[in-house]
Amino acid sequence: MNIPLFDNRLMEIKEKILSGRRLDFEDGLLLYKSPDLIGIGSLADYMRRRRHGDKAYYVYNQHLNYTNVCTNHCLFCAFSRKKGEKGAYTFSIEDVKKRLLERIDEPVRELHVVGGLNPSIPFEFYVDMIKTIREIRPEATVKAFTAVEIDFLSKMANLSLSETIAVLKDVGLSMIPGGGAEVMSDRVRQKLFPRKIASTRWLEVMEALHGAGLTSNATMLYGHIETLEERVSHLITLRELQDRTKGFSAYIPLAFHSENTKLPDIPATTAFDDLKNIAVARLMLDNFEHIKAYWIMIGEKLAQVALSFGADDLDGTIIEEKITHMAGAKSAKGLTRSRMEHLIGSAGFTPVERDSFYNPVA
Ligand code: V47
Ligand code: SF4
Repeated sequence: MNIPLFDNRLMEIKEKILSGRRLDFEDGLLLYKSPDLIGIGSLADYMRRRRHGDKAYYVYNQHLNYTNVCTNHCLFCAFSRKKGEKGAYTFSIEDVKKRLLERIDEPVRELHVVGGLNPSIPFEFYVDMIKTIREIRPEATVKAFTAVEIDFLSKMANLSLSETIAVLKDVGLSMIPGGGAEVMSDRVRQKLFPRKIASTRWLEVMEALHGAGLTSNATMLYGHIETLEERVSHLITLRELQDRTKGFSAYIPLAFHSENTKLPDIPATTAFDDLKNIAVARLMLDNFEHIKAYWIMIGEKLAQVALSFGADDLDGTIIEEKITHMAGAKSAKGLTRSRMEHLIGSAGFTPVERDSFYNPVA
């Protein structure tokens, strides 16, 4: 396989990849440090095409952020508000219904539902919210609540983790989004999100969810104060859990946006780093089927390019995104199906509209 590399230090990594051997921590670090983006991108593209050929996926989805009230106060978050603060909001079940009915004529396949940790919301609300979505949108998947919210819900409900998961699953929860782990490093956690559950708990919740038959995604928030070593270690920790549970579906690197956060001086991530994070993930996460380029965070044009750097999925049409836009994202709030298909098709890939489990939809 002729994959030209200008950084000769990558030769051993290339051989490992071509012979199907797993990359280790030092390999991951070298991939992050090397300036050979095109070489690394080509290796990632090789791996991507082996799994998915020229298919590139997207889903017709809708986001529902049911509350922005949160007690965690993560320094990188522009979305959350304290209770009673200007701009704080919490949906009622009627609000949830209204949002769903507003889009009822559109072929939404997935509801992506996340919110802050709001102690004023009773556990029954979460159950009712899932039931309401299932009633109004029986054909759509409910992808809801990060591992951080699941942990919080179990405390609010005074139930064990497995009991909480069982109740939610019973009413129709079938997938969990990947947020909340940020970067699995105690150092970064102490500095940026000390009130959020530790990585050990995030992993425990994910393992319990996978054990109960729910799939989930995984993310990494990059481009703030994390080191390259912490990024690699995060990827290897995810890979190890995936070896055990096989419950992760997609990995999504999330580019930090600093506007309106407590970290306003951190510069925006670069295209180089955004593509590098996609490519390194494809190479390190050899047991993850899907790597998403989340266009909301890196822009639709770079996300399109990311399809040639290891990504096979552009997430979704979305319609209305809040978390990144409140932190200054300049991307659109939603994309039409035809724009999505044009982005994919004009990059030389075949667009596949999928459901939450990557089954093609007609
Ligand atoms: O956990 C918060 C991140 C996450 C900012 O699973 C920020 O399919 C950038 O997890 N700049 C939530 N990122 C989003 C998320 C997600 C998104 C798309 C698809 C999926 C999926 C999951 O957003 C949080 C946090 O890591 N975040 N603030 C910010 N200022
Ligand atoms: Fe709350 Fe999530 Fe924002 Fe942290 S990132 S403050 S947990 S909403």
